[in-house]
Amino acid sequence: NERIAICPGSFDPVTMGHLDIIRRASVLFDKVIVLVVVNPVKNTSFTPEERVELIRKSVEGIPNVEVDLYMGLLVDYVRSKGAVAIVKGLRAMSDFEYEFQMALINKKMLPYAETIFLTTAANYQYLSSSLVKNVATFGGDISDLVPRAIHDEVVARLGNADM
Ligand code: COD
Repeated sequence: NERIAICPGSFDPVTMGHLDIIRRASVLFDKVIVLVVVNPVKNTSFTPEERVELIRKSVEGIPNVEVDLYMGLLVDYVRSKGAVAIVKGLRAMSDFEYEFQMALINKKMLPYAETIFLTTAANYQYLSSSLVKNVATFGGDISDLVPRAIHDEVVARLGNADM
């Protein structure tokens, strides 16, 4: 019986922090599905399809990782895939309250699925998609912040904003 984990997020765009969590989850589970969760009220820089493509390029070479797109309740997706866990990264205390609340509500809705938190890699502790967008928009160097496979594409998309 295949043990499947879901790594959900906005991934606008995927960062080295995300990729680190995805890689580590792929060691722990038979299969990992990286799930771009579409939030229709949230403003994003990349379309859902673009975010999926950027993740696909970033996880190329990790054989047990798939990428999917979803709008709706995360637990409904988890159930539909027969997944046993939701894997999330935890950076700072500031992540904790929101993540704790989500883990509890998800546990209430789907008791058998566990939310598992992996602590961030020390060098990615301050890394977020919005940091990447800020740095790239002003022409800063993001080569340590996003996967190599998508660097040029992200720079091209964000790096020539007319200010
Ligand atoms: N190091 C480690 N982990 C990191 C890093 C980093 N540098 N950066 C981000 N992460 C982790 C985040 O903690 C998160 O776990 C994951 O990577 C994704 O991050 P983001 O920023 O792309 O995604 P979020 O936080 O915007 O995504 C939130 C979800 C889409 C997962 C959430 O809103 C959700 O589950 N929505 C679905 C609706 C639902 O079911 N809601 C719950 C019931 S109300």
